[in-house]
Amino acid sequence: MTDANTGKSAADELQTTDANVVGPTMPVRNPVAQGPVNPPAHTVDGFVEAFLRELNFGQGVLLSRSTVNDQYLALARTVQQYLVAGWLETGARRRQGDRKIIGYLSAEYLLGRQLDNALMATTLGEIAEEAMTQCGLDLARLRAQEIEPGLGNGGLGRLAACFVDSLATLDVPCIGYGIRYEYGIFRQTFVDDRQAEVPDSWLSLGSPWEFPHPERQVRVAFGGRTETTTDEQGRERTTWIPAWDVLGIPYHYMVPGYRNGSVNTLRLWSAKATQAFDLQIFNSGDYAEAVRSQTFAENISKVLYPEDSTPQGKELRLQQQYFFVACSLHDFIENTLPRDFDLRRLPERIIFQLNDTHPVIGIPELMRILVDLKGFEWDEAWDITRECFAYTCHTLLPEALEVWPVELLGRLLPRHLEIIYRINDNFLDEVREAYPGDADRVRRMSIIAEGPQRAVRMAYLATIGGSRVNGVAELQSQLLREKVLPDFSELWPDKFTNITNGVTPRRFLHQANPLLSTLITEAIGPSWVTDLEQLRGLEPYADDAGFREQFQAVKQANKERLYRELRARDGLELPRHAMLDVMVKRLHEYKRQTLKLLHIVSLYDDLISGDVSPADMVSRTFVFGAKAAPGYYMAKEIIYLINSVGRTINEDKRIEGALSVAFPANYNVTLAEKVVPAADLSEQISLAGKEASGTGNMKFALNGALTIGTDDGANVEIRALVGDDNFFLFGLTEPEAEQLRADGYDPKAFYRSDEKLRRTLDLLGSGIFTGGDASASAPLVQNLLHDDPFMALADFRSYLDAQTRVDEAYRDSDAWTRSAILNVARTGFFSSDRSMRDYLDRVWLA
Ligand code: NBG
Repeated sequence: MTDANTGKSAADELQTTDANVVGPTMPVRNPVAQGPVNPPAHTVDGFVEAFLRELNFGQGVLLSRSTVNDQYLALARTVQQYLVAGWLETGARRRQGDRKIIGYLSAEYLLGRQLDNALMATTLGEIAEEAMTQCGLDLARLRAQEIEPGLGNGGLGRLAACFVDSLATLDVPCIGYGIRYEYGIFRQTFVDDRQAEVPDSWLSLGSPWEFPHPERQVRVAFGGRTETTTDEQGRERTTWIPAWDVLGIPYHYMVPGYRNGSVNTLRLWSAKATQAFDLQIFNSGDYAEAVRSQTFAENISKVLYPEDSTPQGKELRLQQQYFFVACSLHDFIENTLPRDFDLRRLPERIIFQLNDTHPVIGIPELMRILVDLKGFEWDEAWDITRECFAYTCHTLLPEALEVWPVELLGRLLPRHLEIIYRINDNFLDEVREAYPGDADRVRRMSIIAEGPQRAVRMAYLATIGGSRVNGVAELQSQLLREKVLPDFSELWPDKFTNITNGVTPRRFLHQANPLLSTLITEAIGPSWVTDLEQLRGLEPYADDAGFREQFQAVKQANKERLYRELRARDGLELPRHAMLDVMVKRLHEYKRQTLKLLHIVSLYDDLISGDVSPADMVSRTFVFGAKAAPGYYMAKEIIYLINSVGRTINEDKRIEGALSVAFPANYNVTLAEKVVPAADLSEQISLAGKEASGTGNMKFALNGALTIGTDDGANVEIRALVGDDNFFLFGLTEPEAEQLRADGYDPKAFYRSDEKLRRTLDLLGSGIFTGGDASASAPLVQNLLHDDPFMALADFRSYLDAQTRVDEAYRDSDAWTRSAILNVARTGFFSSDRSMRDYLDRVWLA
């Protein structure tokens, strides 16, 4: 094992680095042993044979005595056999070449189910289906057995999963680095309409998709102090003398490209104690104390922080961040590069992409490796380091930008803090030179924020220490330059760029929507799956009545598939023919689920007041999916009220089923794959200037839902592409919202001046939804009336008007379908393949 802290290998420990790979120790005489063995035959018989081998020899059971879990595990391992040869071959090819590798550093990967993806990538779907049938098994049931690895919160983690998919499909060398959380995002349940969280024990039934490599463990140090001495050449040398350490064990996952034989690696780190337990203490009888340090160390990768767009300034979180970044940098430098590699050329071989600020501690870590361990001069190390990192910023909320108290960072990573100070000193000298006499600017741009508590601004460190900074949609990139990092973009205008997010068309169109996928392929051929701009070829079909009919039939079938799923999964009964109006995303005030709720309550008010009869209303089924961070009080109140309103409406016979609300618990990637293809209307209604991009918005448009949305995030680009006629725009623009705030926003004024709003809010607050208890809705209602930080009341009228336009449009089902087809045809831009090409052009190979 080598030590990430000292770089020295301990002779008495396991031999672990790639440089220590031994291979055969005598001549290889059997030709089969020369290369990877062939995968099983790509036939039903070949598959059956391999499956039974896995079941018998891998699981140790007979088919006749097997459980569903045995069958699933054997099936997963069988499908893997077809992928592994490509994986080994890709690895060998990558090692021979000297192409630059993308080191994608992300604290989250929201992967979704692996079996489905592997079947798709290997073209094994039909073979596996038939093979299982011949064994008397139902493939769908086995697929459903898989618990998805929920190693992320929402958009940011899912984006990382889409990106690694696209890189493999483009055959670009990439290693995805992250954390193998033992518990991913919590499983959400509802108890009395309120969210309750249950741990997500996704590993409990086995994890066939991972390849653990304990022999490649890396030691990561924490705490302690530093010591500076002068060496024989008179140079200052700093040594870090840490106080404690943990081991990082890599688990490898295959990331298959789409039917191109190329398979990249996702390397997730799991923390393990350096010493399992203290035998002396154990022998003395204090068992709990004997394993205390083990528990402490292993907590590092125990559980994902369920925070989304709000940072958790907790010590354990910083430990997680440094842990996976230190493991990853060490892994790349010591195990992936050739042994004698000249580190001055490091930027030719690697670019570490920082997925938000979570991995930014990698910048001082690389400086430490180069200066302290490899003996580089500071300036040279700094030039190398800056070329090796690039930073993506995923937010516009100032409170979501991570800062670490100096005290905490110094306690946990004393050497890194020193390095950060030095980076800052040098940088501020540069600022003083560029802007003589501008002390205020120097203070503004310092990595160290002075008050109220001295803290390290990680976004600044990333901007200074990286070669490029990008936002994730045009509008956000512009606001990033103008509002979040204005001084930096003034100093280095060329450093900033935009790369609009994308989603993988494989999982979110081809796999999730097989009926639409087939229809598209019949119309324009199959290559759109890896070249999504080809969807443009569908445009003429929007005017083809026969095609529209087929398209409608697909949508209806997808709705029914969703309703079957929701009946089985959540016991929900939903009407077959209603507009499916969907809002799925994390619960956050800025995303404004409340505005959606106000719309629903206003329609309900129309009905029960007799203003509109149920027969005259366009019937709608509202689907919500949303987890709230467990500590986010207001978000949880909103969940409670959505459930309360939903139940009241669903049970009210007077409205004759004109409205219904479904809020299935535990929205995740697996459920998204059923919800997205079924939707008619996609709700993207954040306050302008708050949603960095959104990626759900892209998935819905690609699957033929029309968007009702504000001018925010990637909505702006969706609207520009699909055209104003095929998008329902409403609400304040970002400058208008800013102006309104500057003028002193008063939600009460809107309440007073709009009768419909008044009735709606009064109804929501009346207690009729909460068992007669008006106080139960007060936290939200009062917040809206007195504060309304995201201006739901200001946008209410405009939203209602837009929803009226939606109703009108929906009544003309032919015209609606035409718009839906145009949405599909015109949103090929939002493929993550395109995003990856943009990163290659503008960041990684720029
Ligand atoms: C989220 C944004 C979304 C965006 C995703 C992916 C964070 C910090 N940011 O708007 O809120 O689509 O990132 O870029 O989770």
